[in-house]
Amino acid sequence: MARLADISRKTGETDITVKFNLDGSGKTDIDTGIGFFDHMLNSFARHGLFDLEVKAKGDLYVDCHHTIEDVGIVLGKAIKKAVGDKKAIKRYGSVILPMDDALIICAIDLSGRPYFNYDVTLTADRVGTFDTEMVREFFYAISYAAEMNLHIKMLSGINNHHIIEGIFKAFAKSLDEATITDNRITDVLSTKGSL
Ligand SMILES: [Mn+2]
Repeated sequence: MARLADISRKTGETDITVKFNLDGSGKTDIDTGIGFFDHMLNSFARHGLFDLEVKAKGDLYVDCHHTIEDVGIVLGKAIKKAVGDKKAIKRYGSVILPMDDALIICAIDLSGRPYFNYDVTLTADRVGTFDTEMVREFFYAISYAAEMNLHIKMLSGINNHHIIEGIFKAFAKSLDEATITDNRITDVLSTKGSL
């Protein structure tokens, strides 16, 4: 069965459509109006080997907050829908990902329970028109909407572009690993029988 999702969400602040294919090849079509955020979503899809389309029209005349947070909500819902019944998937995924000066740990559990732990120090207020404090808001929204445990920890890093891009790539690699199927797992990987 295809592991896909196509989700739209419209509010007074944003109008967002996300198309997500968990078993893609890294194809993207992304336009959020925030250049650095587009770059990050492209990195996420490319390194997770997901196909991802994101069309977001947000109230950027205010700032980038609503647009980034709401893309997180919609992408999180798309991840949850595409993962589906979780039969035979590895469930856990983690990586220690280097990107030049940056070294990032990311670990996820597709447990059906949201939990978010974020231990990252960014020293610049923004990269391009992207407010760096929105990294936390974005991944918080993902963890709750996708109902996953998500831990992100920065072990080292100097350059804010590298640190943030390392986080998006590490999340991609972790999600890719957690959603790989293993033919030794005949049902869901839980003693409770459901996730
Ligand atoms: Mn870059």
